[in-house]
Amino acid sequence: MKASRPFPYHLYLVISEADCRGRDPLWVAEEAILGGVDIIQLREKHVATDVFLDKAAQLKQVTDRHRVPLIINDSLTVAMAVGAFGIHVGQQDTPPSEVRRVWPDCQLLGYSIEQQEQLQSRETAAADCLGVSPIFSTATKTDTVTEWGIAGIRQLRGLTDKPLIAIGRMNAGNAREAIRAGADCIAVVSAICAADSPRKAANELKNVINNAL
Ligand code: TZP
Ligand code: MG
Repeated sequence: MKASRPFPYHLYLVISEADCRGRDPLWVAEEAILGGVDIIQLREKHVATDVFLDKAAQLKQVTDRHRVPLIINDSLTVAMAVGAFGIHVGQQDTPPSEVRRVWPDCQLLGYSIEQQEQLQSRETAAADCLGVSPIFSTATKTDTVTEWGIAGIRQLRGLTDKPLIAIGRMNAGNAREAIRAGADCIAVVSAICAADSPRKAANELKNVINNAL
């Protein structure tokens, strides 16, 4: 197993209003932070840029208050306009090399890896951390390629020292094995956003992760 570069974030909340069961995402985010979430990504699909911008600016107030880094999914415009900590892009989005060129101040650039060949690309080299997407197929994101599974994390861990973020149907029941296989961080949508108590759900996940690290 390759040693991963130190990565200070272990529980990563990916949030969108649509996944919060009609509850205020700002409330969900704050509860999740109080439960132990280390970093938050705002992922809003199918909304106009000005709406995305407005949601991001509101969430930034919450994350700033708690000194939690805010990452924006896909949109460089929104990420730069709100002064986010970083951005997360997928294979179909603005390539990491372009993000670096346009936004040199980006402090954390995440990039999703869907197939092993993508690990060797110059775009992967330009990223700070990698989303291993998806570990397990999930109803939250249906346009995925194949499942990595826990074995996929182990395989990637042997090939890169970049921090690995496990995403896709992760929860308190499977977080331990993902960390033991070499993931640095567990990212979730439903396990926190859809929980009756986002705070308790985050806290349970955080305990599982801390015990596995
Ligand atoms: N990327 C890969 S899977 C996924 C994303 C954004 C969704 C994860 O959602 P959930 O509800 O935690 O399975
Ligand atoms: Mg994307």
